[in-house]
Amino acid sequence: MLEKLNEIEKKALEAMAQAKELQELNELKVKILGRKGEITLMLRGLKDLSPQERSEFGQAANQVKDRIEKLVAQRINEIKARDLNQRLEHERLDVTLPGLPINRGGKHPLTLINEEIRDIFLSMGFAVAEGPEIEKDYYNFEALNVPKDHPARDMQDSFYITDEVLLRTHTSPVQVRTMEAMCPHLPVKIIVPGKVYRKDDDATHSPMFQQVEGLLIDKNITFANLKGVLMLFAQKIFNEDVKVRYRPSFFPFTEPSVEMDISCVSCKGKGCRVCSHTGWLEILGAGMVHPRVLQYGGYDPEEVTGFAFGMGIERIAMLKYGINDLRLFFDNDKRFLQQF
Ligand code: 2NL
Repeated sequence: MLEKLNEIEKKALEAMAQAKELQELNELKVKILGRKGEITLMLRGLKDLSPQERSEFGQAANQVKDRIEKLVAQRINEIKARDLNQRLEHERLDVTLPGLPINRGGKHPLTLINEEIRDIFLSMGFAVAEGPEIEKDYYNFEALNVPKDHPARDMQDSFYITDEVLLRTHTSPVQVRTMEAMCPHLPVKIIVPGKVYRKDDDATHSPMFQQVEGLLIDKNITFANLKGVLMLFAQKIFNEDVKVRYRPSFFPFTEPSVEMDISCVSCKGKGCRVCSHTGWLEILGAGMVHPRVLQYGGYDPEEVTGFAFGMGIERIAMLKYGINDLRLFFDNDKRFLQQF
């Protein structure tokens, strides 16, 4: 039996010395030392031997196993080192290959609309004014002639921080602040873009949305000036042959007040689903500044008049780009954003 063991060892060591690939070595290891390997099978035959022989042979077999295992480990290291050296010899880093393209960011559709609106009014001589999003009740409501019992003042409709401080529900407070700061200078000719907050949340209302408001105060400003400026705006942001119409409306801070509609951008006024088959789309509210609001701003309503307007820019963007769900603006899905 010892002879047979020596024979197995001799063959195994030879075969392993010759093996060139990792796979060959692993197969050899299984063939000799595995559960059904040659040495394992021999050790099973031990039960037929005398205790003396069993111990002698067992020891010898274990020593053979050790030697074979050591050699396997050594050969594996050798082959791995050989493979690595080969790769290092043949693989070269080609620094002249063009790099992977970098994904460049782009502007959000609401930013694009904001810039377009701003540029139109800048071209008509308006300046841009900005102000705080956390605002005093005084500027957000009181100075805009919104009475204490007006529903917009309810906790249900606005985000109050204290009794006197809230997230602004429109950008109008910035216009009041600007009047205060500029009075008695004329004209006051500003637009106010910015985020506003209301307790609304559904497919067409978000608790945060963006507005652009505008204000023009000077001597002899009339409703004709309002119509001229807003019609030019509509034609520039949609297209030259868009039609506009005004419907009577109500805001506490303007008198008289109107809503401005444009002929439907989708069906050109024929009537379709976008315009609920009316041929018209409401795009902004406007009016002549209420005399009391002029007074809050420091101006004398006997001497000056003005007009003001406000629009939600998500709505303008939806109409202009044909977007049907407001929430797409806030989901940050690149498949949506990459289209602009
Ligand atoms: C709308 C309508 C409007 C104003 C905003 C305003 C501001 C001052 C004085 C008078 Cl300081 N008016 N702003 C006027 C009319 C309408 O907004 O539908 N906004 C989304």
